[in-house]
Amino acid sequence: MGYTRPLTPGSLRVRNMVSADQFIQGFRFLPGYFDRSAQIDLLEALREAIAESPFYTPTMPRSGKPLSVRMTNLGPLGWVTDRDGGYRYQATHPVTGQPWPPIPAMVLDLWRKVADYEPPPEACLVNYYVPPARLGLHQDADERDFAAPVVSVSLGDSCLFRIGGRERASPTRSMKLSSGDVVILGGAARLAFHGVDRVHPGTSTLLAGRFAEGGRINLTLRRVTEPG
Ligand code: MD3
Ligand code: FE
Repeated sequence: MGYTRPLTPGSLRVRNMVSADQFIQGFRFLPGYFDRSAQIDLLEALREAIAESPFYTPTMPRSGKPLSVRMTNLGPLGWVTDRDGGYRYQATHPVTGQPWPPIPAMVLDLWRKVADYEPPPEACLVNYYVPPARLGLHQDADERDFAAPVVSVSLGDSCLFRIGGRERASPTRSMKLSSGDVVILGGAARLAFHGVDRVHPGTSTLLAGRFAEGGRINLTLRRVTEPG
């Protein structure tokens, strides 16, 4: 059995908004995993990496339409998308041509503690949402290794996150993700459709003065290739 928490009033904010760990097998929610001081340390480590490997605006396959979320990556592989190449993993930043910076020790440490999967993550996708940025309902299916979970960390403004089932048409639930929260998607949840409907501006002071535009940062740690 994974981690569960009781249904508290705070997890029942709106209709259909529940703790999704009651809903999808393999979903674990660790609210407030990082306290404020750990969030600041993590953000400082990210700031150094992002200075080398800046956020860029990814584009959709074929249409070339820009995503509203800006992205960069850390680690040996990074997830990218553009009109001509489509969704893929690659070892270099699409704008600078440089290798992605290493994944910070604190982040590797999180994986060791919560992933229940021995081989280290190969990719840390960093998403940056400045309202009204959002991320449509999608499946993370560009990896070869679905046995490994995806581990996510939220920093800065809170967001309204949505998660459903393995089919696009499956019913969905909504929940709030706040700064310092960790989500682990393993088992059946690994291939669940999910997205970010909106970011709530001004709900955290973490990014203020560190990232000029405020907003929300999300890290997702992924194993891309099958180990061995
Ligand atoms: C992975 N990011 O980068 S993270 C993504 O908040 C992505 O930026 C969102 O979706 C964000 O691909 C959500 C948490 C998450 C939730 C459910 C998942 C990641 C998941 C289900 C399967 C795989
Ligand atoms: Fe995703």
